[in-house]
Amino acid sequence: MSTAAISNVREVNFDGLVGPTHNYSGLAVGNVASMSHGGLVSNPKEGALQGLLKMKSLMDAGYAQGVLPPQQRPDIGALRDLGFKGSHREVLARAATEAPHLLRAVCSASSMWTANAGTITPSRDAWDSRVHFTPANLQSSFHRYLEPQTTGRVLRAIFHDEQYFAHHPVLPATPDFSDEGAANHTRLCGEHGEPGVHLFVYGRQSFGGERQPARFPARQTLEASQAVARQHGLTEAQTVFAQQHPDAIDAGVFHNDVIAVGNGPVLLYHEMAFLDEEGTLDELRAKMSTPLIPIRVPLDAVSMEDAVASYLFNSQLLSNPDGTMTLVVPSECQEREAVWRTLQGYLLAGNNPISDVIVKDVKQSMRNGGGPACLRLRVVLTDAECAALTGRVLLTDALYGDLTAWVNRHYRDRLAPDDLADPQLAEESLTALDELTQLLQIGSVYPFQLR
Ligand code: SUG
Repeated sequence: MSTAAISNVREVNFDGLVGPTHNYSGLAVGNVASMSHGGLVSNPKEGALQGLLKMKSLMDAGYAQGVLPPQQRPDIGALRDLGFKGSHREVLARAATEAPHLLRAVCSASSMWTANAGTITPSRDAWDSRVHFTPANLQSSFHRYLEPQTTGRVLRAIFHDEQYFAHHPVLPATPDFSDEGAANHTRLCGEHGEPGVHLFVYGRQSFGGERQPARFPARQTLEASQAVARQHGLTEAQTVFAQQHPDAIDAGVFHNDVIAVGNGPVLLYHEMAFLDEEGTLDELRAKMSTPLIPIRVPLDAVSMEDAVASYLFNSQLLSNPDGTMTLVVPSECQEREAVWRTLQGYLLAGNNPISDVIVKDVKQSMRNGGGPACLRLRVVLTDAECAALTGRVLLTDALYGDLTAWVNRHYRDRLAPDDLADPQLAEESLTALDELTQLLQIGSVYPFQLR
């Protein structure tokens, strides 16, 4: 392949905007941060601004940055489906008194973690040279099960041109096909424009299979990963399916991106990431057309507790034009001595492409178990595909300015779980989102806009 063909391809990280109802309700089972911070007062404005600042600093450093809108919350339609009747205000009031846990679920701002929005296959790897998308069904929790329909509409609105983009249906939302999207999918390749091998990591096998976690649920099934690969037309030679270590899930690693991150030929992973570590690496080596660069962090350097609390592996690993890579880590990594030591002494000083570290404060998201890598959906795009995007979704200084002003105009700086019953919050949220779709020029994507 010629250099020209490679250089017109880049990875765009589409970060999810933190929504106006961002709160701590402890909804996510198996997610230690979410479970331990339930009941705290959140600051949606700070969360959204932290996210925007991460996007802006990566854009300023020369990385292509996109943005995806949050979802309509509270999801009053979901409450109506569950039998709550009356006006908006009555539905909210009834849910607040009769089933506060349901109200909390329909207010979650969890769509900010766009690594779970879906799975993407770049056109370079697709049989029809189009970019393929499957929204994740997120069926393992009620608050996230509410996301895929709007996610599908948003992805179709932005990646609209059928010449370049192909959209697949959400997998059946049953435990057999439990799918959490790109958080369990890593594309390994040379440069981004070269052919890739797709590493799908699953927590359990639904039809058959032996090892399963004992304490926390496995959120991704082998059957879901296989179905996505099938939808996208990926062949056996392009795919590796590896089981996540069940003990890691039980220690709070609810997605593979909490314990491993890959970019280009580099796979940075913790010793406890895969059930069959050697078999996984061997298969990747056999299928990749470029040498794999595995960087293994042993358990005696970083304990599972440190890995989960610091989110060292939930970093973004980004390619630089000179062939080096930059690791974008959450500031919690600085707070754990063993993690910081490993980062400086082992990862940065080691014989590997990682040449520098950017530390980002995304604490509002981290308290719900979402680090820098959770907040972004990676989409590898050619120049032509970038030019075919609909809307104003690639970050520029002007868009950053507009979005920060929008957040400052509409967001609260304090939200306790009890505030979710406030009908005023619902109104504020819809007003903000309506304005956002105009600002991003993506048309009508929310249920309240489609009625
Ligand atoms: O699904 N937290 C999310 C965090 C997702 C992180 N994503 C990746 N690892 N890619 C989850 O567990 C907490 C929401 C709440 O409690 O309101 C939550 O859903």
